[in-house]
Amino acid sequence: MKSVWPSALFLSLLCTGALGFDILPGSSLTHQEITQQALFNVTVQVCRALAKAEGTDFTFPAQPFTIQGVATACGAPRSSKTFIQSILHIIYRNVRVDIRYALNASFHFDDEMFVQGKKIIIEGIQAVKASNKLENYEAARQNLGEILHPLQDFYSHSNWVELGEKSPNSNLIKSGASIGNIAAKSRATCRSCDGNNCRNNILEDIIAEKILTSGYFSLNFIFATKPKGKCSHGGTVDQTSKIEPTGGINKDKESSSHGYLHTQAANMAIAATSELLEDIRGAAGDRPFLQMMGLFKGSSKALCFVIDTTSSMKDDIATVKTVTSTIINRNVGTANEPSLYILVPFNDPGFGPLTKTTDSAVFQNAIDSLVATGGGDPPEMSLSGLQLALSAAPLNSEIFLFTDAAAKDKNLKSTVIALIERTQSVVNFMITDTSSVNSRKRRAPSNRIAEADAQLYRDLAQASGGQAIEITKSELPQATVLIKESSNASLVTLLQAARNPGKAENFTFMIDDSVTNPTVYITGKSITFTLISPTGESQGSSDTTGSLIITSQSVGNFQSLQLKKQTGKWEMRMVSSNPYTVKVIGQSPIDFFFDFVVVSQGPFGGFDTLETRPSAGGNGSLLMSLTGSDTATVTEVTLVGSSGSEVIKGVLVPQNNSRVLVQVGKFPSGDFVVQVKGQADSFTSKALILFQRQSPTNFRSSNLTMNANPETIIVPGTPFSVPFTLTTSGTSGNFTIRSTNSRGFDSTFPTSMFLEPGITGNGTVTLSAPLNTPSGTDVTLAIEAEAPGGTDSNYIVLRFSVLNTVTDFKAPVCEQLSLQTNCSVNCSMRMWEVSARVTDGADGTGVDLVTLKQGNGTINTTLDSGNENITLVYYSASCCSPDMEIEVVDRVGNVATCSYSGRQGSTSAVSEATKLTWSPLFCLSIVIVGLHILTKMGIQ
Ligand SMILES: *[C@@H]1O[C@H](CO)[C@@H](O)[C@H](O)[C@H]1NC(C)=O
Ligand SMILES: *[C@@H]1O[C@H](CO)[C@@H](O)[C@H](O)[C@H]1NC(C)=O
Ligand SMILES: *[C@@H]1O[C@H](CO)[C@@H](O)[C@H](O)[C@H]1NC(C)=O
Ligand SMILES: *[C@@H]1O[C@H](CO)[C@@H](O)[C@H](O)[C@H]1NC(C)=O
Ligand SMILES: *[C@@H]1O[C@H](CO)[C@@H](O)[C@H](O)[C@H]1NC(C)=O
Ligand SMILES: [Ca+2]
Ligand SMILES: [Ca+2]
Ligand SMILES: [Ca+2]
Repeated sequence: MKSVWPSALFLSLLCTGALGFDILPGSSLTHQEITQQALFNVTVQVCRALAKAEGTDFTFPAQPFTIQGVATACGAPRSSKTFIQSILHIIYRNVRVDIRYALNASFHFDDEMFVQGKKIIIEGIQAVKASNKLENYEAARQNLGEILHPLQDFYSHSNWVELGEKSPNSNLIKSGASIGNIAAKSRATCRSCDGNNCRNNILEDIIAEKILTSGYFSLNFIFATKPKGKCSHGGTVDQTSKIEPTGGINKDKESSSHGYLHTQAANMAIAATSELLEDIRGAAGDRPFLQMMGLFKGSSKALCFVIDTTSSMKDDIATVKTVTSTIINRNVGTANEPSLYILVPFNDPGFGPLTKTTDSAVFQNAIDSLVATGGGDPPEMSLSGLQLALSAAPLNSEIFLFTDAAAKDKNLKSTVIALIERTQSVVNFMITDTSSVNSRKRRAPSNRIAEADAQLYRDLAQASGGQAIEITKSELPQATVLIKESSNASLVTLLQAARNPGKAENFTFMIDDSVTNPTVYITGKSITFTLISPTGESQGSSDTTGSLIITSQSVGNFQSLQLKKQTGKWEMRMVSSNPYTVKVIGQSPIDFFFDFVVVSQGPFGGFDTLETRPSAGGNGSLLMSLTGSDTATVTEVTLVGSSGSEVIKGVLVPQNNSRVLVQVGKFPSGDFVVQVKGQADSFTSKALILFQRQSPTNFRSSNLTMNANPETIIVPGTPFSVPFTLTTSGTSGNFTIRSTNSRGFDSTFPTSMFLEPGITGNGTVTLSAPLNTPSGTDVTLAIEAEAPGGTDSNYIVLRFSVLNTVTDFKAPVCEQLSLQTNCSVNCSMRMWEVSARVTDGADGTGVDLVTLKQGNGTINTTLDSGNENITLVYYSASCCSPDMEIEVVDRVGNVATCSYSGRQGSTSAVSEATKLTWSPLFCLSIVIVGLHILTKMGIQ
């Protein structure tokens, strides 16, 4: 919002005082707060409804709602990290509209852009629904955040509130419905008023005739214009408010021109946001809606396999089948049940398809159907498979890649690294029969993976904080212990480091009171070390009698040590000249996450999350949150160079909602990890927990700056342009450009660009989605730029949704066929039943879903044998449950609710649609039912 809501947000987030707005903390509501309140509100409603439907207890979380409180009430206490990440990503997208589209009036309902603003909202709703349908929740959140901004601005920037309206304009989120009479361009709407005292500046005839108008806005000191007689947005930055009629009408904050209506407008924006979310929920269903919100009954983690299916992989595939069924059988219905399963097979020359499912049976079935065949020469398309998995995996996923061969598509290395950095995913490689493993049953040397090829996998593992495990095929079952542990939702990284070449070094890590099952993973050949506990006890790697290591497993180049839990600072003295990696993990509810952000140079300040590497030269910022404890605070953040030598401490600027902005003067010159120290109240005692966590991912900064700000919706069959800019603060020369997308869509792009410091280069990637691409498909596009000589590179990773033009705007319609009820006495002895016909009209997309929302009876739905376009619904219930309600959804997400009742008396046999389904047919059926009631009551 180009307005004060966003400004308030920025102020509260970061630049206190920098913009000169005077905002009383907490007295005005920002886009951020409006969005969060509505998301909490509807999420709680959904969880309550689900609990009721599933017959479980529901306890309302305490007010004001918190992440932990709502997640717990929803039966998903271990999802607090994914819940807040989902909320924040919706909010960041909302806020970004003010940064990226500050001057695009349609996104703010300024300049009377009602038609254009509504179009953005309607298209966005369709994209959110289509994305949810294909379980592409990242894309859904992205589109949702972007359209909540104009929706909320409508209530601040238009005169809806001044017209005396007490509830949201529901037609803003309904295709084809009129949002009211919009003022003609020539119609005067305001009279002048004096800046701070603009109470009655909207003309009386506008109010009396209920005509919609909104304020004009411009930042341009010299050329600001507006049509004659029109209202302005108002405020010091808006230059149109100095033109007759002066003053403004916005309600962005309490000190705005119409600030006296701020609270009313903000509350209406919360209600309108809730209403839009209810519509999305109706189309998605309750469970999928919660998945979009990052709330899961089991673990919030995905189980993600990328598997070589060439002929040499027969044994490995058999092992994977066994491991998968063990994991699934052990975890189904438990706290560790993965929330999502992803499978990508790869071969040569082919790879894919991607299987992405929440159903363990579907996943198991896909794994069981894998057959080892083909592949030709030894190298295979492993990185193509990995790229596809990384594009589909949620943030912070752990991915396992199984292969016995080199990558044939090494050119994708930098793309894979870009995706690893952006998604902060951990990639583990299970490499069987490599030359570095002393195997009794070697394959012919020509089939073995060369050292340089193994190194590529080690590099990728290291970049992601994963392991490259090199073993014989017969050892693979032992190595899968790693997979079994990875699905634990509360897995945290305490330390992670890699040294190549190896060197003697002393590492320290903290085991705090909240950590259980501390475990060390080591990869490398002939690694010797000594562990020293907080009490000074020590145990060496060859010492089998010590008490610090409870169990130790060693397979191939991989060792796993389960440590005794002793809280305090541990030391691990590595003595090795061979390359090695060390990772210490544990289970703890306390974790963190962050995004790299930049302070916006736009007129409204604030910050924007980066889709690129942060800038090497200038200072940078990370916006960080702790999860899993309401009392946890960050005390120190350091960026640690991966060689261990460079350590850069951040300056902490606390924000609202226990977030913290970490400012760094300069990023380390090479790879770095992010280390966080903090404190929290103990869960079990009065003591304070001092904790330390670390990002598994290795990050990098770059002297190249890339920017792209494309639209987010791709229409199949229409070329889609992604213009981007590239600047360098380093050397000049020809920069190599690469572009890949996760769907293999045809694309064109410049393969090189000549750049000089300070001069911005422009390029365009054009993507073409084939005509048959289903709506809701998501596409990840990576554009990369590499400096001459390959010394520096950057990328931008963007996500788009595919949406076919929607022509079906009507919800399906229910028509009662029969109702049998005799519920007047002793309800437990009696039943009632109703049957209805659900159709979506001749030119509708068809009925997709019928869900029972209320009622304890039995529902059956079948397709009419004579006409597939008709869904028949039969419902029968005890008279003790006399009301029922079904929700019916068509294939593009239009939702209607129909309710029937077995009650006797005045309300009996009422079937009613929500406002959404007020179709003529429906009204007719209500009239018929109404007549029927009247007849029964004897009034004719
Ligand atoms: C909360 O959401 C419900 C719909 O789920 C809506 O009716 C209600 O108005 C919302 N509450 C607020 C305060 O907006
Ligand atoms: C590790 O610590 C021990 C004991 O303090 C010391 O002797 C050794 O030199 C240290 N090693 C390194 C590489 O700093
Ligand atoms: C960025 O440029 C500076 C100065 O030219 C150089 O020292 C630094 O290594 C470069 N950083 C990267 C990541 O290339
Ligand atoms: C950059 O590429 C262009 C066209 O390929 C070529 O003419 C030019 O000499 C190159 N410049 C440098 C500095 O390599
Ligand atoms: C790239 O575009 C920007 C803004 O659109 C412009 O200022 C710049 O001159 C362009 N650069 C080139 C090399 O065309
Ligand atoms: Ca092979
Ligand atoms: Ca091959
Ligand atoms: Ca329809």
